[in-house]
Amino acid sequence: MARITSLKGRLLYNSRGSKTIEIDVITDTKHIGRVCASSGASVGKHEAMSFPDNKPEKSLEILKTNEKKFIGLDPSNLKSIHETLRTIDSTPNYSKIGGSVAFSLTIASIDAASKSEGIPIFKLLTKDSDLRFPFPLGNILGGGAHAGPGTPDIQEILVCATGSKTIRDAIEVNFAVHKELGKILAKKDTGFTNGRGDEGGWAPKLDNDEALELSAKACEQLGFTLGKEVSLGVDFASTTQWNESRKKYVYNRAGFENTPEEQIDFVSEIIKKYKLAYAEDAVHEEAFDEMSILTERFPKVLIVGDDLLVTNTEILKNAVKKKACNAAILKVNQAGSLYDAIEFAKEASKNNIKLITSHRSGESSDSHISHIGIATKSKMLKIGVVGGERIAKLNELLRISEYDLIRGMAEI
Ligand code: 2PG
Ligand code: MG
Repeated sequence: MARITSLKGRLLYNSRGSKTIEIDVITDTKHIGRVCASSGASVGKHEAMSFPDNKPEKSLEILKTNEKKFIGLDPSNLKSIHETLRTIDSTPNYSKIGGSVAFSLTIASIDAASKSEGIPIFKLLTKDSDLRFPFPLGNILGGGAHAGPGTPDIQEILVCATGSKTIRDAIEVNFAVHKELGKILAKKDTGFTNGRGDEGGWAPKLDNDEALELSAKACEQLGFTLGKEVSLGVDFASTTQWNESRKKYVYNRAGFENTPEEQIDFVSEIIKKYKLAYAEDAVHEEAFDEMSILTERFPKVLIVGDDLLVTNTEILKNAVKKKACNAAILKVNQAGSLYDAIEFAKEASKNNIKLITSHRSGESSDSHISHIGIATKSKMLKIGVVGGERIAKLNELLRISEYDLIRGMAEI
């Protein structure tokens, strides 16, 4: 069994060019586990705080001061790494050391253990041998907090090859739809410059309806039937539109407002019209009751909590009590450590809440979440379609397929 001999933190940059940190976990077997932290643009109120006072440098300083506490630990023992971290920062949201340290250090430890033991990360994270590939879910058209003025208010229109039988086919279908949509957009708007949002989805000057309409057209033009071979999903990221003082969803770009009741109708119409398989954060992050209405109304659609749950086990328990969702986003850096995120996954599975492991809009070129998605038995893996930092995760799925340890695609 390997032992940690040192840690090294450094200041780097994410896919948005914003400062972030990377941590190396070095073992006595001379292996390095390495993870660079990601970060969100639409951030939930109760997420782990990325850095104390927004200063990555401060996180690195605290890590350096406390490095000795981790020396001698077994990097595969996630619990002991997590508990040691908790002796340094016991705040619920890692506000002292920064959630990015919790994220990078715990995943880098498992990365180091995987390299020293010669066992893939997904196998180290679960004893379950009945593993499947989650369906890649990718952003084909971006708006909201991920793209500039003129784009839709809706943050993400997503594609998922729900009829694919292999991981390679599922990835290729997503590429095809993204590409076809690009052609449609270029035809529709001669001023379209192939501009893309933070996650690689096209960022055209369109309103919500047109964006959805053209996304559906891209699937249909390729011969796919929506809801069969291919399905669309939407991350409404509704907290971005929610105006707390006016108690309304304000769609600035499209120029309308929804009361909470109107928002439910607005979302319901979209789900029905485009046969969505997936609807994320259809209402704002504290609207558990409205989420329950949608969950009851659409039992066959993944009604997904992201900002609603922020990968927090206690919030999930409350959501389960209220039947506020049937699916949950798992973002390790919302929770903080990988240990926290795995606890969340266990609670979700226990309550039949389907998991979707997800990237952040500001990413690194790491690919550990592809393993985390498999190990947590996620139904989908929200990792984008194009862009180097997105492709890194998709390519890792293809490498994993060479092990012959995964039995086909997940059952959604
Ligand atoms: C989301 C994510 C990822 P961000 O809202 O689901 O798509 O975006 O990382 O900006 O929170
Ligand atoms: Mg989201």
